[in-house]
Amino acid sequence: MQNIEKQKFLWGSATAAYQCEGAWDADGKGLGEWDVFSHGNPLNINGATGDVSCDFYHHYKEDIDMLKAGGQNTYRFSISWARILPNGRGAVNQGGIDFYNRVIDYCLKQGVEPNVTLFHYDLPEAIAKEGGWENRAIVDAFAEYARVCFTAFGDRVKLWVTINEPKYYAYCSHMVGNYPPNHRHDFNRYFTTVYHEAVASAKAVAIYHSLKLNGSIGIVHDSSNVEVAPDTKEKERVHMIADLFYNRIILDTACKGEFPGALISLLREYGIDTSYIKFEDMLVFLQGKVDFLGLNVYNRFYITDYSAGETEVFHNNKGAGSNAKEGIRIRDWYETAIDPNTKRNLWGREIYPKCMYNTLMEIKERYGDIPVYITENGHGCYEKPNDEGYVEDDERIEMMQGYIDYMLKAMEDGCNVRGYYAWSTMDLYSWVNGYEKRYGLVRVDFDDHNRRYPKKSYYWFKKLIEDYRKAEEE
Ligand code: BGP
Repeated sequence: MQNIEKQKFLWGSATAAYQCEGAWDADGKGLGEWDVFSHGNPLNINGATGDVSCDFYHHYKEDIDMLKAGGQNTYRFSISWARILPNGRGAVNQGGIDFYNRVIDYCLKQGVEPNVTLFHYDLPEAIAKEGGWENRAIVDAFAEYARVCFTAFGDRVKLWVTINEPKYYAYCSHMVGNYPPNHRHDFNRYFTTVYHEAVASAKAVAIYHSLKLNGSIGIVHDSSNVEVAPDTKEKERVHMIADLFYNRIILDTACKGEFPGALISLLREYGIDTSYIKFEDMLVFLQGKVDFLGLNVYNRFYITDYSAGETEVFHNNKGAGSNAKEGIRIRDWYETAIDPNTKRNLWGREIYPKCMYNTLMEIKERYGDIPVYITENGHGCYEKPNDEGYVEDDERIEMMQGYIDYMLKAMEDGCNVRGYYAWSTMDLYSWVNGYEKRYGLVRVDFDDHNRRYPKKSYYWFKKLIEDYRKAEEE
């Protein structure tokens, strides 16, 4: 493991391959599941694709330059599996290796630490056709892909992430049904997927450690600390189930190397298939403990007793075009509680900065001093530039400042936080939300050659970093 102890705090921003690269069929890249979905699936309700997006593939230097000029010393991005292995396994595409070499080398030239995620939702179509994460065969395919990346880039990349948000990805793919392969309310597929992601991640961690590349490797969890509404009758039970479902399934496995036994009993009682859980995997988990944890912090899970009705998920990819509030009802387990005092974004998700503090304190209490990176935090909104193309995104600044203040407070209270990444470096494709929901510190004019314009938040972030560094030196 790299000596992260000696590192300075990392301040940077993040993107993901499918959301920003474009060049969807360039230089030998294979077809991805999202290419297929975005090109023809009626569930792609906003009709947007990642074919071009903000064209990071050709603008990477400009983006890294801008990031550096903004005082950021780290950049989190992901590798497209299908760019490296067009068929998911087997032949390696040199065009893909060359592209990421260019990006990594340019980061290092600019003094920007690359933080590289192997899988951020974008499955090669060849693997998807075999059943994707539901099919156990993916575990070895992922291990092969991870090894190719470690071998090609591990001499220079010292911060690795196996999988981005295994739980949220599985949730959207099999519970909400808005991400491919678009299954709804399918607990069997949901848990099979999360389980195989956990095994694949642990295998990749063990491979990384065996290669002794002098870096560190973690997993990124969509942080979702569970809070139970005060008038809940069965507080402990509801909390225990939701916490297993949202957090411990990923975190106990990755941080302690233990798959939570309580979850297995719970699933069986509920009639959910557990036949994919193999005894021999318990050793894989033990041998694949992460060096650090990445947390994407957006919201908490605020819940209460189950009231009535069938299992249902509530999701909003239409933004202002819908009043839906994000949440879930799981028959006999629990359901989302609505807190009228907490603000929501236009996509119906709570804006609750204190969850940053709560989640970090919970991690410390459960997993001790494990190093943590806030691998994503940001605010999605509609935006209008002025005549000069400048966006005054005060709402984003206010919201992110709130989360960062709580992160700093958690650090004062002993949490081992090592870095913070704003989501996102520049405007990009927001999955099924399309392009209107913007997150960037830098605006992209998608109608004018993808020109970049730093927003007010870019300068705010720059100043925040400078002030932090000054204080660090004193
Ligand atoms: C995280 C994902 C990112 C990003 C972000 C915002 O869950 O890791 O890929 O998209 O959320 O979500 P969305 O774009 O759906 O608003």
